[in-house]
Amino acid sequence: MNTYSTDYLKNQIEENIAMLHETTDTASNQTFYKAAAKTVNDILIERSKHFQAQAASKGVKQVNYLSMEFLMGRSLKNSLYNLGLVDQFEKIMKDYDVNLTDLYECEPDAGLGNGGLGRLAACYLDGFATQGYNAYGYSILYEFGIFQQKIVDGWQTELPDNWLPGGRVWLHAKPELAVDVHFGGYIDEFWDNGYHFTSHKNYTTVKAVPYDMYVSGYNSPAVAILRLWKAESPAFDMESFNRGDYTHALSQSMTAEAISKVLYPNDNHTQGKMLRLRQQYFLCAASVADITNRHMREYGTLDNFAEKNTIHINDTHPTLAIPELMRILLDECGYGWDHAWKIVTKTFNYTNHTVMKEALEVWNEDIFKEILPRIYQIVAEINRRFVEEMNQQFAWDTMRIERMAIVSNHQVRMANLCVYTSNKVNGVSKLHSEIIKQNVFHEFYDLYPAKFTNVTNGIAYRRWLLQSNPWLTNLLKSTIGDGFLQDASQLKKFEKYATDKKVHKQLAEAKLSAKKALASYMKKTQGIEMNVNSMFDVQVKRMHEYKRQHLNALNIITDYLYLKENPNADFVPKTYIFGAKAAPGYYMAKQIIKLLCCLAEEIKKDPVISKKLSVVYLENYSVTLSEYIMPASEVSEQISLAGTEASGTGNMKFMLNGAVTLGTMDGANVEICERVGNDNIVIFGMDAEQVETTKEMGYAPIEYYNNNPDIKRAIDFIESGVAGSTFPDIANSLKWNDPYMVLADFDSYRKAQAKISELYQKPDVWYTMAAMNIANAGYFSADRSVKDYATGIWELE
Ligand code: 26W
Repeated sequence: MNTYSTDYLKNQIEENIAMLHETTDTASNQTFYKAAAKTVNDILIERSKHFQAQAASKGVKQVNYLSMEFLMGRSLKNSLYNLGLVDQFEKIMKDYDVNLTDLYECEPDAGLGNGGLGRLAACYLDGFATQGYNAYGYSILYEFGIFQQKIVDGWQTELPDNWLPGGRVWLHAKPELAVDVHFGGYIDEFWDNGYHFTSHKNYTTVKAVPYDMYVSGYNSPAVAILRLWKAESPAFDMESFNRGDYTHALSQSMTAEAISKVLYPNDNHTQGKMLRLRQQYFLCAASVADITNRHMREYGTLDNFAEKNTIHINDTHPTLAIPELMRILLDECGYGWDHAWKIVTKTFNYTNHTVMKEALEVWNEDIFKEILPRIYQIVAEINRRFVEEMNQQFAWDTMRIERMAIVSNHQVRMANLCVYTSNKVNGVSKLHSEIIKQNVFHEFYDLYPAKFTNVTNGIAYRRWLLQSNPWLTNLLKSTIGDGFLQDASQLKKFEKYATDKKVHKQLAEAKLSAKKALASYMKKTQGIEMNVNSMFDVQVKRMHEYKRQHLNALNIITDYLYLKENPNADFVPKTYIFGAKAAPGYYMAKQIIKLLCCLAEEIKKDPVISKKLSVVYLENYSVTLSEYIMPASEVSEQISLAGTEASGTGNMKFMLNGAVTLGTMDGANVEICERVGNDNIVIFGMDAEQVETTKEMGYAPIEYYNNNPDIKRAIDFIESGVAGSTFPDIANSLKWNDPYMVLADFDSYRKAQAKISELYQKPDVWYTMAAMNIANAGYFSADRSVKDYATGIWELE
């Protein structure tokens, strides 16, 4: 596919090294990394120009994916792979006596996201480009991404993620496309010649400067653009400064720059902070200006805007794009309300990513009005019309209208605005999309059933299989050929080998190689020793009570206490691996991290038991770390309370690498189960319906504590002390409240764990399961997901 000669590439790299004032003899790996990255980025820029020109000449509809988060990880390896340049770069670097893999390690993760939602957005950019769609991602150029987690004495501490020194090479500034965003001030309204006018006065201007990041498709001419907005003060306030008012001049520019300073590290929990609202409007206003400007340049009118553009709202965080597009149509282009509303309702679509009540975004009406006076007026008018419409149908049901209202009770409700306005609303797995219809938005569903649909999540599978797991990739190539490199559905061909003993042996070898690679990486980077001859049982994801890392902990404790009494018992040697960041203000999550670290320490102290059982807590779980972990995993812990995890995407990365899912009937686990069949997954616990009925009957966790001796022992243990620390808050929460029903599922989880041990001891059975998981992972490719969006939601050709 590529047309770059090795000589050309080498020449480019050397020029780039010279630009850094070095020579190939003196350059460090850092310099080689930057020079290589610049070379690749220049290629991407060139290809992107080409692709854009073609898309424009054909007048294809543009996808605009707005998201407060894009958790991109590293780019060099992925870009080289997708461009088909790995072999050439390896050879070139070898000539300089440089190892390409070492250069990959020089790159910091672009951690512009918290977890699932942000990583999904990044995977979809890969999918858009690979499938050849004309797509832009829009987000904020956070100077600091998700914090770096350091575990100090078992406690999480947060360090700033200063990623730009190494990450800047991937950014292409476009100052000529900068736009102004207005905050605060007041609205002057007046009538002229029978027409109503508004004018925004006394506002503060923040300049939004775009920096583009390019994502190449695999074996495709298309390049997706991630446009990241940096906030700047428009011009230093010279007037104030000259008057001697330094503080005013300085504080203006600092307030502006604060907007793109740092990513909010909350996952599934809103705080209602003013700066966050400013960030959201900043992203929305800059992006909508950019999209409409481009459209105007091409077509000279916004009449056909919705035919040529779709704007996707990734969770409610970019909701303000809706009133912002209304504002542009009304105030800047002179459209009447009805015409503007028609365009807007055809343009937007919205994905919901969580059912957690704490994540539902609502803004205090006064704050909203103060920061965004014109946007407030427009939202209030959308609400007025909506309520009027409702009154015609449900005048008798004022409570219902109140619940569905967009502005009510001194709050602006973002989700209601999204659902009311959007053409389509989707959940991210079959189960989740049902829950949305029946629960979260059921009153909207009654009214607009045709709006609601599902797109099951998918992953950029090449990153976690072809680029991260060479051992398994080679085995797959040698059995099913290389069609799966382009088309994940071809993994299905591997089913034919599922019971092949020779293949089982090869699977075992591939897994061991990946485990050794993870172990040596952990030794090198975190000083952790891992026993590669034990089973790797892994739970990596954000730390949250609903994900139930503490259920996992209770099981480990039960095993530990059992082994203390029966040191010679038969036991499949296991390493329980955890990795998770907690939101800095989430007390319980931080307690659970400490508990897991103490548990690791306590077990490690016992020379006999630690041969059979160990716990490791990996620091700073990130995209890059996941690329080492997924290939090495054997058991995938997906143990959220049924009905709480919208989809999960880690579960897909694990199965792709041949790990067996130990999970509840939650999120996409349900569809994984459907695809691999009951024999190739270990399911436990209540399903979503049983959870509902158990709650209705009145759940009393203390009864489980009193009646199940294992539960009692485990909880008493954490209360009395683990490696010198006690955890009364976790214990009391479990006994008296247990919001995520850990104790109700404990017994069933124990049995499922026992079943895993039993299966693991029969290699024939185990590797058949592993093979069936690999063979059926193809459906969960981002390529498939984006095609579902394209046809089912965006109406692309
Ligand atoms: C405003 C605070 C906040 C921040 C992030 C609220 C909500 C979020 C996200 C929606 C949380 C999130 O990442 N959700 C995850 O989205 C994934 C991709 O669809 C799903 O696979 C996960 O199940 C879901 O938890």
